[in-house]
Amino acid sequence: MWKEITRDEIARVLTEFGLTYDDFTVSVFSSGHINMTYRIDISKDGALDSFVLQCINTYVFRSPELMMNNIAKVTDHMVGRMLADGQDPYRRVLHFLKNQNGKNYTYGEDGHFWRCYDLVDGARTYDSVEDPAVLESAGRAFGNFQKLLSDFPMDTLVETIPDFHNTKLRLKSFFAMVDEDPCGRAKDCAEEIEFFKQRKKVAGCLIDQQEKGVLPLRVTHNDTKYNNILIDDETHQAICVLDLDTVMPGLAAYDFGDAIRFAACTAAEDERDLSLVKLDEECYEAFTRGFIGGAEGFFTEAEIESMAWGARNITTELAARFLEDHLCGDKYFKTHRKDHNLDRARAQIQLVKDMEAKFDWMVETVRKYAK
Ligand code: GN1
Ligand code: MG
Repeated sequence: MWKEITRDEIARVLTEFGLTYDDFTVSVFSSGHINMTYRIDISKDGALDSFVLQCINTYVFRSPELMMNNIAKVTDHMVGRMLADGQDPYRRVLHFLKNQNGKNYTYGEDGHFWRCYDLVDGARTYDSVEDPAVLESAGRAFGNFQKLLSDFPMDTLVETIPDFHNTKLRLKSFFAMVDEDPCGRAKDCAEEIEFFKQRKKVAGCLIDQQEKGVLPLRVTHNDTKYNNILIDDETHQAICVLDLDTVMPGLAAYDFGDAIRFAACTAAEDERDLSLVKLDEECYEAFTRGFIGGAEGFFTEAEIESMAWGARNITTELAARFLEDHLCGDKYFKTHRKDHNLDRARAQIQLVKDMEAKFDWMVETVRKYAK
């Protein structure tokens, strides 16, 4: 769906968002698997200004207008909370541009759905952790994100992807794809399929607890990858949470866990050499210190006990999502090489196995910082 995006279309979209220019440059920005993200540098009367322009993947986000509505509500709420607490929201909350009709999105060619926000100067994202102290600040920022939204009216949010982190339903859908096997790929994944059969029950344990009312639903981010947080170039502190597409009711443990899955791993998400894929204990501890310590008693005891499970279960869930996409012919996640989703699934499976081996330590470490 992306091939047809032209410079002409981008020029028209910029105008729709009220931007005028003498010239502009476009560069592809971000390593996300879903949307197309561009950095736009505009020159006008000798001055420069920069923006992030995104074309939303409407195969994944079926109701993008409702999604942008969610985002407007959530960002307004965060700004309000920060101002009420005497804090400056500048550079800490994304600011979306409005189109001629006052909407925070606009349509381009062929139904392309666009949004645009101010680029935050002097800050950038990272795909891997260079310094655990920076990861600790990311933990604090993601923990604080939940705190800021703790008084947000949850029932006003639309589920942008229904049952996004319902691990039980994710696994059900995975096994249905194994049965359907539309590309004839299941025969080469017998070992991986067996992995999920063995973990089917345990991977749903937090959803069970939520259904029983043991774990509360909160307004969560649901995509807490390390590269979804902006780090200030000078202070090396996390300043702003990005990618609010999946802000929905969810479990705190999954926000904790997804961050661990991505940032506290000794290898990339798609590493082929599985001997390199392990839970990085130093990073795990640093993120935990930030996320749990920074929340200052905000989480219930049951939530504290659920955090390490969140890491294990969301990693299992994502492994299943990657493998399901491989089996169905790579329709959901962008891929950059043959069998890319299979490689991703295998790396995630390996990470789950290492988490299982280190699980008692993971639970203890969370408890230590909750005291
Ligand atoms: C996708 O777009 P990105 O890369 O931030 C996905 C997440 C996965 C992640 C895996 C809407 O996020 O759920 O955890 O890839 N987002 C969606 O890297 O499916
Ligand atoms: Mg995303």
